[in-house]
Amino acid sequence: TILEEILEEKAKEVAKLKKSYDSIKTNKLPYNRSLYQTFMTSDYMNIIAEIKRASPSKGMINPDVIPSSQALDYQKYGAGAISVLTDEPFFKGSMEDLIAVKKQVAIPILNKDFIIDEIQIDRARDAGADVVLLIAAALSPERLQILFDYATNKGLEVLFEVHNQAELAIAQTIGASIIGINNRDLKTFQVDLAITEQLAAQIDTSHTLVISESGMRTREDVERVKRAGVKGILVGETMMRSPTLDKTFEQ
Ligand code: IGP
Repeated sequence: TILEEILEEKAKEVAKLKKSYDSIKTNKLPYNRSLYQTFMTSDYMNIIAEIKRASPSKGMINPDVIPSSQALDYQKYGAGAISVLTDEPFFKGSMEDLIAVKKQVAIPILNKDFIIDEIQIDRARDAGADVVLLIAAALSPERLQILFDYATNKGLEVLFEVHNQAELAIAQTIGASIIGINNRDLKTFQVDLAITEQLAAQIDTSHTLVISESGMRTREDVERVKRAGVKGILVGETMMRSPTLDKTFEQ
């Protein structure tokens, strides 16, 4: 599957990173903006707007995007947080994108990548990320717990991504307080908002921040997941393709 392919590439990237990371001088930017607090304390639907140049399912989405100015627009039009895809081979992103975005805006920044190793968490923190993504489908429950604890101990928040019942159970065992329900199956690319409806119904949304991720295009889509009880949505493609971001946010 594509997920397996991505994870194979990640293993190579991590091996390289382990050899060279110490020599990289990164700016230690502050990383204490809380996604949980920001989203849980507001009554309206919050948006995590994503910087996504390309994806394996859609190919090039917005090759000319300048991450820092896109991020500034996201913030201006009301995004509650920004997600930066830093995977290079499949999503055409980079850590430089994240650093540039962090310098430009004051809202929480999510490092969106396929994290399989502690060193990627160190790197995320050094780059100024406030939140890292852990994907339940990518790792064993044991590794997920270890990486979750590692990130949390470093003061980072974790967006724990699930797509089915079994993965939700793992998120709950681990004690994730921010759960992302991915409407897209990372193995087939199939998108179905009913996934959010099914899984959100089983989460105590008064204590857990639930984010619906992927495949949202219209106001109706947002209203649908809102009815399911989620407090936030993560939107990539629709934002990246919008020529009139102010109107897209208004929607
Ligand atoms: C955004 P969309 O359909 O709005 O572009 O989706 C986001 O949910 C998606 O990029 C995503 C993702 C991921 C990407 C969700 N989980 C894991 C890479 C890895």
